Amino acid sequence: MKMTIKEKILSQLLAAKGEPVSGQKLADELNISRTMIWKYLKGLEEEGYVIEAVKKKGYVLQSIPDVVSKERISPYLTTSHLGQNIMYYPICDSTQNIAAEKAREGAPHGTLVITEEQTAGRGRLERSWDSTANKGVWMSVIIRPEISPHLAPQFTLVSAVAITKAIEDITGCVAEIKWPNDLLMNGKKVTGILTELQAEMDRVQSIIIGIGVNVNQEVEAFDVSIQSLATSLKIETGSEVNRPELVAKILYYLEKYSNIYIESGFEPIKLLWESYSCTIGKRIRASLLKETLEGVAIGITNEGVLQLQLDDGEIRGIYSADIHLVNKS
Ligand code: BT5
Repeated sequence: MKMTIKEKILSQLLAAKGEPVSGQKLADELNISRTMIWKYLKGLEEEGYVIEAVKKKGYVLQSIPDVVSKERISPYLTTSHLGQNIMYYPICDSTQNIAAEKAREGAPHGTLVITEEQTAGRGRLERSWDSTANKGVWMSVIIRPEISPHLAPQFTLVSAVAITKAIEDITGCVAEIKWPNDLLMNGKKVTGILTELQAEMDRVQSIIIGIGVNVNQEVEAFDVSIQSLATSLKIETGSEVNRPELVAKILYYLEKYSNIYIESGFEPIKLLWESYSCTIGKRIRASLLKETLEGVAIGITNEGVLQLQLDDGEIRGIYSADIHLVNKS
């Protein structure tokens, strides 16, 4: 990714690890005046970076803001496409809405829309998504795979595996995947995924993968209605998580597993998915739009369809539902 002058100055300050960086040296290296360097530093201060000017020595970066801006995510990125174009909003209604609009306007494959706070974050079926300011990862990724629209829903499962891997790398803790779009820790929801499609009859134009990860919230930060259902990485691990690093890791695994899915089909992803699943082999109740079914979840197909064995032995394929684990008395 091509770095802007602001990013170059920031990366030099970060690399100095608390030692002063000479203004003259920065000006010479970037081939701009010292006044311009000073203006860029003022800009960084407005974004929340604390920079101290040490007489005759230079500038010292004292602290960095806890934000998920392009400048903070880019140094951690290891992808070829995902996150190479970042659109950052301190606040917005929903990153899904912005991403949908940007996708229609032609935003490139891999574009990341990310925010600190959503005023109308949403889940499936227009349910609301609690998006506390500065504590979570609220992001949407626009991808443009050359596949038929019927293969798009599996990206929810591909994303679930990618996020689980990223969380495991960053925190050392393993989340469980609850079909189709939840990640749980200790039985509580830590992540939700919302996959939306823009397509023609036989061709995907874009898939928008919406990802909400509860990262640094305390229990009280959640709306009372979900306090007993939701959890965050901080609640589960006891430590603050570096959100920009987590975002970059999610993008890394999302790119990796999407490529595997597009090249080799769902089979290799399915194995990983099953290893993280808390659904398979369990008795569940599945609430579909028009009926509720109960039985044992015996697996998922290569199309990502959940196979539910009812008590009379019949096996039903479930394409979309809310499921609850049940204890048969
Ligand atoms: C989901 O829906 O789980 C998908 C959530 C996707 C959110 C991301 S954030 C970035 C992007 N922009 C958006 O506007 N959305 C995406 P669903 O399976 O329908 O679950 C919704 C239910 O989860 C709600 O009805 C609540 O019960 C619960 N819930 C709401 N907020 C939560 C939170 N922060 N943590 C855990 N559970 C929550």
